[in-house]
Amino acid sequence: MIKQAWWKEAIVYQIYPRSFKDSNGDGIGDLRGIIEKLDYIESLGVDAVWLNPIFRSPNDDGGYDISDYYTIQPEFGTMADFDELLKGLHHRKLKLIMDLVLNHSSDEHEWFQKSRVSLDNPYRKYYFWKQGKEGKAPNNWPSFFGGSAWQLDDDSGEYYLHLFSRKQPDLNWEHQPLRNEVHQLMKFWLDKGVDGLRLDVISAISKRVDFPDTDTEDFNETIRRYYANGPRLQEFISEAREKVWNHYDVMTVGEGPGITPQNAIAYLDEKKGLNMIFHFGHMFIDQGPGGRFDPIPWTLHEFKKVFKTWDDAFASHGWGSVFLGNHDFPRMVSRWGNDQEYWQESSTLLCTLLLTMRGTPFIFMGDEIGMTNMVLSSISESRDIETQTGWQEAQKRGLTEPQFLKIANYSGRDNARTPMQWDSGKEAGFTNAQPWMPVNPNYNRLNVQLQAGTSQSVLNYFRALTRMRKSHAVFAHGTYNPMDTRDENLFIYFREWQQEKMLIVLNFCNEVTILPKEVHAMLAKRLIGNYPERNSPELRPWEAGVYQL
Ligand code: ISL
Ligand code: CA
Repeated sequence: MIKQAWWKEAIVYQIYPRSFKDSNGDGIGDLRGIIEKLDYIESLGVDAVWLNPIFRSPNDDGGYDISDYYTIQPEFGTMADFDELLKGLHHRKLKLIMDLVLNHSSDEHEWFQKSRVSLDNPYRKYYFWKQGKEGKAPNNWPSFFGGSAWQLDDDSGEYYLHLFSRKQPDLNWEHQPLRNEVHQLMKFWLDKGVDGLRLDVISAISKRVDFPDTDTEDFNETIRRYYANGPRLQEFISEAREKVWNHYDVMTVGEGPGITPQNAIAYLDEKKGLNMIFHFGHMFIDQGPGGRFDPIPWTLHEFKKVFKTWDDAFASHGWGSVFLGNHDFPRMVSRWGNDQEYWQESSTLLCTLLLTMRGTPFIFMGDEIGMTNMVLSSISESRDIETQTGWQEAQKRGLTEPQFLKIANYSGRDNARTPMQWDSGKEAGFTNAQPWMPVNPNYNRLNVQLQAGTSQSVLNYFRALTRMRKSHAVFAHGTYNPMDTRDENLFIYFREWQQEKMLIVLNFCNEVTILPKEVHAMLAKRLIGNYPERNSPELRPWEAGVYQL
């Protein structure tokens, strides 16, 4: 019997360990803190946990700069803590997906320390080293984190490539001994019983290694054409599949700026590819050519179009993820909903979308209680290198701090990294010390404890949604057919599989919207909704409903 792909039916809960729960009073979330909360995680009705990186790291980029792939970040705990956490998850039939960062390492990794020593040591080719041109960087590639993607290393007089921060030198996957090292470290974690791997920036492990200048100012275009989707990408992925993943019952999900509906299928070959990818189509619709700190207005029309385009891409094979927020983006209710007068309604509407869409839903910790963006009152409060370097770039463009803060408070990653809000006690029950990042001041009216005891809370609505999704296979396996309403406020779609047919109705705005007559006629049996049920063609602001046809 072909093992059903568990990951197609799973609901995944993403935990950013640094901000989830501090168990030892140092203000930093840790593995024992997650162990303390296993019953809570189980109570959500999810099936798997994705942990952001937990390996030793100098924390230049929130752990995405790994200095030892075989050691747990000391602030997070020990390998014994990891083993206990994995056992605790498996005991509750929960799977663990780990986050492996393999496009780059930390510059404090021993590979890089050895690589930089001389021009001809065996580690030199683990990274990309190049002579400068006329005393400048080898080409004009910009880093994700501002400035050039090349750093001059005085010792050897050559530049090294770092698409992200200068403390994140890119690993050279063209070099077989490096790939062998990567295969070894994957096996180490899979031998421990890890169920899935999230492969960070996997789209860039093969890049344009002839390193031509980029000919566009559009950063996302530069990623697509120069950093990602290089000529040997499928080769590197299928080699890892053949040498490692095929020998384990493991799910692989690739994260990849630059993955498009056109090239996504190439990543997901049944025999030689990944199981799933995260795509960013919807996550870039409010970004102008300058990327994250160049926000532009978005429309529901575009938002719906992205979901349709990607669903078409995976209509017959391949598989996608569905997410509306994570550690790299602002809180979903603040970005796509209304975190003021319609905070509850828009939080529950967005959860409804997440859990009725086609594809594996990934819910970011705190979105199940509707956590919102947090306002930074000065750049010094930011803990994110992307915001800090973004500010340096903004100053070159003549922006004042208040002007840049307004942008960062809309689109910055700090928004997603404030501590989880457990209760209305000190520091929201996250820590009894000074937290590494300030707690959102709204914690005393927005927290797990308050919502656990309120039947109509976002938390209990989320739990009802996961129960509903698990009891109707149509949500995991069914087709997705959006209804193209002329109305800019309505997002309506059908899900259908075998004898089951569902209609999902979302009113994505602050106004009352009248349903088309033919839709109102179908609203017979409501499975779940975020307003008291009534029979009316009028949808209330941010009203969501799931109907069985
Ligand atoms: O933030 C983004 C663009 O402004 C995203 O495109 C993100 O940088 C990109 O998708 C890669 O993200 C991943 O790798 C980064 C790390 O900073 C992110 O946290 C991680 O999700 C470098 O490892
Ligand atoms: Ca701690």
